[in-house]
Parts: sequence; C-alpha cells; structure tokens
Amino acid sequence: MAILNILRYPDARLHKVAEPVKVFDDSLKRLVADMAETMYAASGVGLAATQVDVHKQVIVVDVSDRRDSLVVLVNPEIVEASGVSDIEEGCLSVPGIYETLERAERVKVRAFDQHGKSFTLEAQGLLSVCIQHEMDHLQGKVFIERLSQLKQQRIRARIAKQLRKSA
Ligand code: GNR
Ligand code: NI
Repeated sequence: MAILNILRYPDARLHKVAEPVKVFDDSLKRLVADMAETMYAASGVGLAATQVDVHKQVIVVDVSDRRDSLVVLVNPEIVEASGVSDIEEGCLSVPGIYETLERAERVKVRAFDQHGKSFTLEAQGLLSVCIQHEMDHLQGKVFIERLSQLKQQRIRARIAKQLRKSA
C-alpha cells in the first residue's frame, strides 16, 4: 500500500472528468487500497480518485468515528435524492477552507464495489453530503466552485495569502 499525493486547488488536473471503470482488476484493487490509506492518513472522511490524479470513477468514504466503515463506490450514480442539507464542508484539496453548500439530505446511490459487485446504498447526513462532494470531484468540480463568484474570489485571496505565509 502507499500514501498518494493529494492535488491542491488551484490545480487544473482537479478539473478533469473521470472515466467509468471497465475492468475490475488488481490495479483497481490496489488503487482503492492506496486511496483508503491516503484518506485515513489525511484524516479525511472521503477521497475521490481525481484528487490523487487518477481520472477514473472511484470514491472511498468513511464517516465513522472509529474509522472502520470504509465504503468503496465505483461508477456511482445517484438514483434518488430528496430534502435539503446544509452541512459545513471541507476538502483535502482546499485545506483550511470550510463552507456550507446546499445539498440533498438523502441520496440513494447505485455503484459497484472494487470486486465488481453492484449494490445500492441509502445515505443521509454527512455520508450523503460526502458522497455528493466526491461525485462532484469525479465531474471535475471542487466544492467551492458551487459558491457565488464573490465568495470564490474571497477564498482565492485567502488561499493566496496562506501560500505567501507558508513560502
Ligand atoms: O474530509 C472531508 N470532510 C468533509 C466534510 C464535509 C463534507 C465533505 C467532506 S469530504 C472531505 C475530504 C475530501 O476532500 N474529499 O473529497
Ligand atoms: Ni474534496
């Protein structure tokens, strides 16, 4: 297993659109294991393959306190969504920035696991919001890009300032 490098906003590679997985081979299983290790090492609740510069529809999520409930979603599709949630979101690709977005409170997701077995998952609360956040990454969208242009401008200024301080 290996800890992978997580791309940081603004990096153009975060805007690539991920391709569906066609073969469930050993390289997919290795990617999932490495993504899980990377997510746990970074104390994140989710990670999309896009964030580690692999442009395939692969997501790992674990919203449990004990960090023992890994969910792997390959080629995920939202088949039902309802309600409105406003959980504050953060992103490993945009460290230090937390914003609340409008998301569905409940989603029903159809996906495959890393072995190619199909399943459906009904999620609510943080799990639901996290899955929506990760599916945005697969479409090349970072969560702050759903905010108003004014808010995005302010966030870009904050990130530039953080970068200057750390330089
Ligand atoms: O660690 C993360 N926390 C989080 C909190 C609220 C909503 C979504 C997330 S996902 C984020 C990890 C990440 O960047 N995934 O892409
Ligand atoms: Ni993210």
